[in-house]
Amino acid sequence: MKTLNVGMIGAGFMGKAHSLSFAAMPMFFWPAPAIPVRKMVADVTEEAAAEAAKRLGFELYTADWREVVEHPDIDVIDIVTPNNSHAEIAIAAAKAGKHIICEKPLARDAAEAKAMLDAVEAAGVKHMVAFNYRRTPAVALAKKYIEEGAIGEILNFRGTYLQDWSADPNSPLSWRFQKAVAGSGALGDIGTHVIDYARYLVGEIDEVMAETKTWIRERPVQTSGVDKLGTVKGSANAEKKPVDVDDEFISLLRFSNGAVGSIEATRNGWGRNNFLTFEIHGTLGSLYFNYENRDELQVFFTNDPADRRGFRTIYTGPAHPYGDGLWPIPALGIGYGETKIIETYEFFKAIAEDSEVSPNFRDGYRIAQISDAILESAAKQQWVKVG
Ligand code: SOE
Repeated sequence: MKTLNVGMIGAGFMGKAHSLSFAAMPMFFWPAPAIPVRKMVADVTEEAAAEAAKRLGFELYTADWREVVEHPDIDVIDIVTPNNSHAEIAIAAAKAGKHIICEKPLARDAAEAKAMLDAVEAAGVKHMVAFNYRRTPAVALAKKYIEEGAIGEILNFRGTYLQDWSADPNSPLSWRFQKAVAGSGALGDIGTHVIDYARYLVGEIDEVMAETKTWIRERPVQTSGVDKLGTVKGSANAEKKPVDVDDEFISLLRFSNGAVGSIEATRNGWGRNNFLTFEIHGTLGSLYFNYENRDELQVFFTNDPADRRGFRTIYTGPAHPYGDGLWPIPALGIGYGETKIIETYEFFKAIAEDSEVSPNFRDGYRIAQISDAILESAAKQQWVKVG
């Protein structure tokens, strides 16, 4: 069986999720399209990299990401670093002929994303952006219903992504609150997952009309290098620096196929943890999904008899997308890890079979264009055409 050596750059929360998926993918999807081998990991210092190699099961380690990209034995580069380094690493990896999986958002803005897309297309390598939530079986099932025409013509998409880890003004100023590193705030970090849902399920987005807000305008400077996503509080007396990205955005959408929609995202919504939802209305029915109940898809069909109509809940299991690779009984439960395992399966399949995979850098570029349009629309207070 084919093996592919992975070089992973970065070793934080996403490094953990991706490493788990490299180890576990063949256990779930057997025969595996190709076996991922955790070959080399890079982190910011030798010490951190050595520790990451032990913790995450990599054979080799380095403090210099270029060593990973240039290593002749590496087939796949996995980018799990903050957003400001995605472009430089991806472009170097493409030039070295490596296949690339990159965490979302692909880049800080559309110009950067375009340079990355051009590089991978020129190199002829496989490329993927890690919008893992579309791999949730219930979401793939929603896609199947839509493709089969079960809810008719789509009229409306309503998507939200609500979290609360940044609602405390004392949660530190990590890179996620700095435009120079992140590109944008809630928009790039979590809003792009909903944009991915909207495009995956409904179609292309042509125009947006948005509002953005930065509620907490300064935060305590982060003292540790590690991003704890709000779980470590800065002291109220610590030195504070400005936040220059959005805490929240709301956008109306116009799709190419005539559907309309809305997306909102915030990391300051107390009580909401990973409240990633969509509701889709069609001419023949509706679909509703909330990642906090990720095994369930709620469906409503107008062709049910009038006295039986109502939303019903489908618990995903072996009969549903990716079901034969997962667990044998519906509602045993899938989690974040499984979405990443499926993502790795799709990427390694595309490499092994030399086929297209989605969402790829072209999707990542379009999502960056939509994100840029949302920021422009909020600044100009008017509808903006994407691209
Ligand atoms: C923080 O908001 C974060 O870790 C995002 O960056 C991820 O994409 C999301 O899946 C979970 O929350």
